[in-house]
Amino acid sequence: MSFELPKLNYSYDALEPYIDARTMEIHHTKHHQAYINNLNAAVEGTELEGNSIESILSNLDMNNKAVRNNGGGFYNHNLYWAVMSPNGGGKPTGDLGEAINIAFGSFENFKDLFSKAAATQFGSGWAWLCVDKDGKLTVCSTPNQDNTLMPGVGCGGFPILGIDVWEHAYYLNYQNRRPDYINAFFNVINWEVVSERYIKRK
Ligand code: MN3
Repeated sequence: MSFELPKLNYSYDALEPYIDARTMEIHHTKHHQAYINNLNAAVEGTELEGNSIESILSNLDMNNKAVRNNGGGFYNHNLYWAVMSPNGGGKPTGDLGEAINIAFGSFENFKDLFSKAAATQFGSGWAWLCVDKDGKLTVCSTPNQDNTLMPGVGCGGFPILGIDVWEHAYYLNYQNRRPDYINAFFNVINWEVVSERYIKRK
């Protein structure tokens, strides 16, 4: 059983004007598909074949660059599509809303911290909201296709929200204006999905 490109729950133009249809289509059908093809080739015939992506990444040999880059690329984009929705935006309520207030003081403080982590990630990478091993919320960023499931990346935990800050995620619409893309992302965050991930892991 090889890894497959997930279907999106919305059309490519559904996130406009925040994320444009052309970017979504190329990102999903070309970039994400390429990570999946390369990941399948990298695990085929090895002891990793048949394992879940969570298990592969959590126990990863970080020197295995093919699995690190493409397994990360597969997992990270699955999360990215899932945490966005044309009906997104606003603020989380319930347990997650409360936990954000406790961890960061307020939703606005969290937004500032997350946006800063995303804006200041040098070059390509991701910013994350994670649940750490003690059940606490943390924000951090990682380079390239690394993520917080991988051993020793410097910030750890189960990612419940992630933003792709590779230029391919925003350049057609925003060019060099990464902060504008990050700000726009907040209008499409599917807090229901993020909350479900939080409740599963806290
Ligand atoms: Mn990407």
